[in-house]
Parts: sequence; C-alpha cells; structure tokens
Amino acid sequence: MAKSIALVASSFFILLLAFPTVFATDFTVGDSSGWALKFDYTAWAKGKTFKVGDTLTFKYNPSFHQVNEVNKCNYDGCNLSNPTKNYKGGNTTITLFEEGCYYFLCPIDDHCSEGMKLEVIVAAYSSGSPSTPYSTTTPSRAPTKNGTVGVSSGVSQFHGTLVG
Ligand SMILES: [Cu+2]
Repeated sequence: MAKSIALVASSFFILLLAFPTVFATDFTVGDSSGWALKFDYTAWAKGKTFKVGDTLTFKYNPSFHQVNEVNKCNYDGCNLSNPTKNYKGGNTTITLFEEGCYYFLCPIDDHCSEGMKLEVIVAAYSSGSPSTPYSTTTPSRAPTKNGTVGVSSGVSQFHGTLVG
C-alpha cells in the first residue's frame, strides 16, 4: 500500500517535471528594446533566473535581424555557419526545454560581433536558489542536461506499471 502511494506520488512528480508550463515565465528578450543592435544582452540576462519550461520571445524587424540558436563554440566565435536552428519572421518564441546553457546570436552581417548575442543559463525547474542557478548543489531529483529523455521514458514506465 505504502509502496503504491509512493509510486503514484513519484509519478505525479515526474508529470510535474514533464509539464512545468503551468508555472512558466515568458521573457521578452531585451524587454522593450527587443532583439536589436546597441543592446547589452549579457547585462539583460544577468540576474534573471531562467527555468525549464520558461520561454524566450525575440521581437525584431525581420528585414534586419534573425535568430540563430548555436553551440558555445560558435557563440564565442560568432560563427554563423551550422546553427542548431535558424528563426526568422520577427517574432520568435523559444521554449527552454532542458537545464543547461542556450546560446543565440543574430546571423546578419556583423550583428553578432556588435553585441547581438545572448547566453541563457537554465536552472533545474525545482531549483530554489536563484542566485546560483547553475550550482552543483542542485537537488538530485532535478533532471540533468541529458536526463530529459530519461524523464519522458520514466513516465511511460510508470504508466505501464500503474496500468499493468
Ligand atoms: Cu541582427
């Protein structure tokens, strides 16, 4: 009996991890400045706590700017080739699906080297320490960067156990 209650409780917790959007925050990148030149996105991100399930909305003039999601190496070097993803159209919302670092830059002309680049560090959803979102004392129940697949397969495993 106690075991099944624990099972249900842990299943519920995993569902919370898998569907945290109820408590998600949407951040408009650059606030009223949007995604544009002459803005310090490092300063903008500093002091903000980004959690799994939160979203970033980039608002920009699609004639002048785009959004590339890139890896750290390409971010550091403003390398425009081989982005993970490319977004255009002027209004791009990206969901932060997992804990870890996200890197964005504008691939137009020299905009990246002129400062149109954003690094976001996403804390575990349940992290209660906003000042150290990437600390090593993250609760063990939090999903790891590579744990997202494990979480979703865990749901189906629990589901199978409960049904079967
Ligand atoms: Cu640009």
